[in-house]
Amino acid sequence: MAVSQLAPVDRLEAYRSMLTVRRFEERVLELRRADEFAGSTHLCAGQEAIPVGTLAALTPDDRLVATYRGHGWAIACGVPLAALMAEICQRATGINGGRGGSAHLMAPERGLLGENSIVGAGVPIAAGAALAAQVAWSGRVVAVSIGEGATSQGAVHEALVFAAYRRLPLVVVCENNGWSEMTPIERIVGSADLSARARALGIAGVAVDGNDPIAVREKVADAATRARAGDGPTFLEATCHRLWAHYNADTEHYRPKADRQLAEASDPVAALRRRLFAAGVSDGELGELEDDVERAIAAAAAEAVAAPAPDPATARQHVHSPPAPGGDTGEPAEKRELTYGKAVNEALRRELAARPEVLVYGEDVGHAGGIFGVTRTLQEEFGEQRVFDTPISEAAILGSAVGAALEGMRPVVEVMWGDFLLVALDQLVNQAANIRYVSQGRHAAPLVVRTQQGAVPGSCAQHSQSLEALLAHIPGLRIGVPSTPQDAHAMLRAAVADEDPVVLFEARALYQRKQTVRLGGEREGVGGARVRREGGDVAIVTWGPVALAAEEAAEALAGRGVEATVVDLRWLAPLDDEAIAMAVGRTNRVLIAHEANVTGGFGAEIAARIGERHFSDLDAPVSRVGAPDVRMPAAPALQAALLPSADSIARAAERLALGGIGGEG
Ligand SMILES: Cc1ncc(C[n+]2csc(CCOP(=O)(O)OP(=O)(O)O)c2C)c(N)n1
Repeated sequence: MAVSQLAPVDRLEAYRSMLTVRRFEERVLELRRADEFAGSTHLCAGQEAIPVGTLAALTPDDRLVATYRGHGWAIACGVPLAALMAEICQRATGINGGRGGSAHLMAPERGLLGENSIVGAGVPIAAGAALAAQVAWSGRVVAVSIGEGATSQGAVHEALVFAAYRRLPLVVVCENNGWSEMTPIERIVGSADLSARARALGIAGVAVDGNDPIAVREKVADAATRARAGDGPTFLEATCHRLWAHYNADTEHYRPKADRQLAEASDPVAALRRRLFAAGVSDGELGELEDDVERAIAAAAAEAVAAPAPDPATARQHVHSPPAPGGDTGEPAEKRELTYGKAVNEALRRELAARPEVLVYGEDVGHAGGIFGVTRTLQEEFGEQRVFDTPISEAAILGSAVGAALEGMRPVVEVMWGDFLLVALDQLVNQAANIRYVSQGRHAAPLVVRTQQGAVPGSCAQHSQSLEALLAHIPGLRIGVPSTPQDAHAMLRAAVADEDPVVLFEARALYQRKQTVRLGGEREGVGGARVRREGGDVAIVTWGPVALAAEEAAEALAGRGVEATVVDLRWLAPLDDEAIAMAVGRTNRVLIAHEANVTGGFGAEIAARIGERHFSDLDAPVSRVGAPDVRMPAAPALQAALLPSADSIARAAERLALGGIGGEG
């Protein structure tokens, strides 16, 4: 982090830094009023002492995660003013090429892992960066800024619990300006003693005057010392005032005049100037410094405004890296009879052995070896630093994986049940998936999420869903759905080698299924369907456990004189369009079979693609078999009435092959 240029070694330097932030924010407001950029911006006037004081206490190698009110933090991190202003003005020369804008800028090369416009979401990410620092013994500290409103977010609570338990080198700086957007904090919490919340979780909770950069610097320095000594995180509540509105267009109709006047009277930039003057710094000296700052801001603004808008031809770039190619594992090739669960275990073991940056964690994953035994013995073999249990905190699991991945780790985290992803989707959808795009391909979050899904007899609506379409909808994620022990093993190894976030939906129903699995030797790349069976009358395109039912159906159909091609897609993102084209070309009749509900299931996407690309080749409309749009009941008799089976697939495929319309949902 190139913070040190702005580090206030004394009050004069602090004044320069804080004034830089203030003048910068004033200029941003002017540029917005002049329509030099679109959208809203959250300015930090009145809060300048907190980023300036915090960064002054950290070293160039430390890290920071900021909120959307983050311009001051970016300046304190040493992000060049012109590139920062250009980003806010959504220009090509912005630090993120106009992809992040005011509220979502990132500059990891400067130690700024990112702003976050999802309230509180940065804390789990910062905890992950701190985890990476701890595992690598780097001595690095990670600071994260949040507002006081964010302390009520579940993700913040989860991250604090996680950080306390792992004793992570994390400093949470809470900028308590009293306003959670338009509502005073006292009106929306039972107790506004925010650092007491942290103390209750086993975290040092400290309060500081957020108007005084030197006091902030000292408290952060203490916290950083504790963190580097292995004494864990600190929650620092820095009280301050929001000098301006919540965002540029906010008229503050809700704010009492007296509160505004109090903020003006407490203006930390003006107060510091008065102190400096009283301490003997002359008006002339201060004026010179102020002119310097003025010139720097004017130059940055002029450069930003003169910069071109981003080239529309680049809008689709940097969503993904090229999928991980195959290659040699460097391990001797062998074959072993393994269950699906053991095949996953073996992939994890080999990746842990091959790559020191791989971490494996999740609920019950370490000591107990997972509720399905998939991670059994890994902790004994690789130690508690690399294979460990987490609190029941899915947002902390996924968010820390994002932060750790950004910092060079390869977290392979387990979310016990696919249904539980829903309580923490933010970290995958709003966070992990964005990083490559916003950073224009310079950074990414190459993490792997393993989860399992699907209905089995007795599983209820909250433990049965097939949610792959939900995540396959998100650009920036890769989605795999392995159906065999071989694929469960090989696709996981491919996922760990990939440079993008990957979610693998394993099939709980198949964990005990055995197969001879090829281990070592050649590593598969990410992507690519598998043709499980070839036949010219009808094609069944499928994935996950339904692929097995489809093979069974094809076998039964062969006995009735109907030859079916069965394509197991394996990966929904990237999608193997060529395999789908092959299936259409070969049969002109396609049935899509999946366990998820039919409406909005991934089959709808495949049907649409076939319609768009191969319409004239079709002899019949594309048909779908899936669960009807019904919640999943626990009773096996009811489940059987809903779930696709070899029988229902065979019936639908036969109808299609014989010239009818095949689907049944
Ligand atoms: C998860 C989430 N919920 C709500 C919002 C809308 N929102 C944006 S800023 C904000 C207020 C946050 O207040 P605080 O954390 O105190 O930070 P401050 O704005 O004072 O810096 C809200 C509710 C959001 N961006 N993200």
